[in-house]
Amino acid sequence: MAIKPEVNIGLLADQLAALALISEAEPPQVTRVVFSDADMRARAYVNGLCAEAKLQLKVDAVGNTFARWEGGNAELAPIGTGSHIDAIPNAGSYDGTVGVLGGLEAIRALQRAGFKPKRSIELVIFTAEEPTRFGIGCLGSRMMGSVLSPAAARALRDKEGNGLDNLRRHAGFSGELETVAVRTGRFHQFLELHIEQGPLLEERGIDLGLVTAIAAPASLRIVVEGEGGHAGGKLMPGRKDALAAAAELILALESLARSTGAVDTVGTVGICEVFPGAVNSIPSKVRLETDIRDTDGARRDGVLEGLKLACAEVAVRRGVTVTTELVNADPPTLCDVEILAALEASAKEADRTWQKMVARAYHDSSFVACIAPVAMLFIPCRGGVSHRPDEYASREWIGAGVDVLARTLARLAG
Ligand code: HGY
Ligand code: MN
Ligand code: MN
Repeated sequence: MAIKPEVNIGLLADQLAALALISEAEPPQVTRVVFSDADMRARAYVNGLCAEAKLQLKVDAVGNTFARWEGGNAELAPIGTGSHIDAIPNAGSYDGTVGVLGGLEAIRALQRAGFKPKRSIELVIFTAEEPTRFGIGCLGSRMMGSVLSPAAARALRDKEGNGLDNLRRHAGFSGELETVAVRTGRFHQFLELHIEQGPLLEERGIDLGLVTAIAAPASLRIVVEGEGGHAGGKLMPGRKDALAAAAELILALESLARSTGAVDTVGTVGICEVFPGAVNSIPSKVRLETDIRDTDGARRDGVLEGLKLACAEVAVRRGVTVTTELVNADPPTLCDVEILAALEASAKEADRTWQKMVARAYHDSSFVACIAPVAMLFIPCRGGVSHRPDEYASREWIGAGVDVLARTLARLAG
């Protein structure tokens, strides 16, 4: 018999609003960088809600949090759902949080409906999905999936030079980093609810996106070193201006991403750090952090290689030194057909419109996929806007997503 979960969208909307106020920035901006005071307060808030729902809480050595609803057969691997609550600076209220608080409300709705799961259902709050502090995204889920080794994690530093190991211990997460990796089969299946972070669903008036693949993210760090000097005294001939050289590389990335012939290829330079950064001083050193993605791994790698060639060419022509470091280059993720079939059945049962689509942002599901079958469920977000304070998802959209998430969790855990 189909479960008819009653989603309490008023309660969920209030909790999303309360979480959004836990920020290092003035509302409506949300800034919640991993291990910051706001992150710790947000974790405490969400953990409190999980405890109220009588979920058993466990936290690993890097802060990944597991809130478990015990199923009838403890022998069976659990069904996982969840996302992240950390946020980049000047972000919005829904990226990640819809999957965490929405996942919690899906569990509460099933509890209220008297559903008894055979497989336990675990809500997971992943540490540091955003790359803000350590330069690499999905830190917690990468470590769970053994994509980031404990040694590589220990080598991570933030801008102030603080090491991950010290910061996580200072935040109260103890235990060895070697214990974060989980074996294949730790979850039977994993399903993440998330805003689309793109315009498609809203434009087409479709309630839900069933994600079939998650784009392949890569990040290349580029450091350009030239010669500094007085902006007035040093004449143009013979200058080795690091920022002028970097500017050529920024444009090279844009041109490479535009010319693959595929709309799925994207290239961005989100960080450009200039030294010494004085208006009357010729830049001697520039750090660029680049973000290159595509649903096709080989096409993405073609852009990466093209950018490295551009670095070598600019270095010779301008007489500067250009060094590159590959921060990450992950494969695209294929979502599980069985979970997608369960999502489809649930959407039909709930009388919701849906379409299959790819995820252009990356997500923790990309790395949970290393240890379990995954899929994602998207809801629309207004204008496709995300990573901005005006990011918005309506109660109707969120309610539909949580309703179908709950029904699907019941199917998978049934
Ligand atoms: O950048 C991303 O795709 C994700 O929002 N961290
Ligand atoms: Mn994000
Ligand atoms: Mn996200």
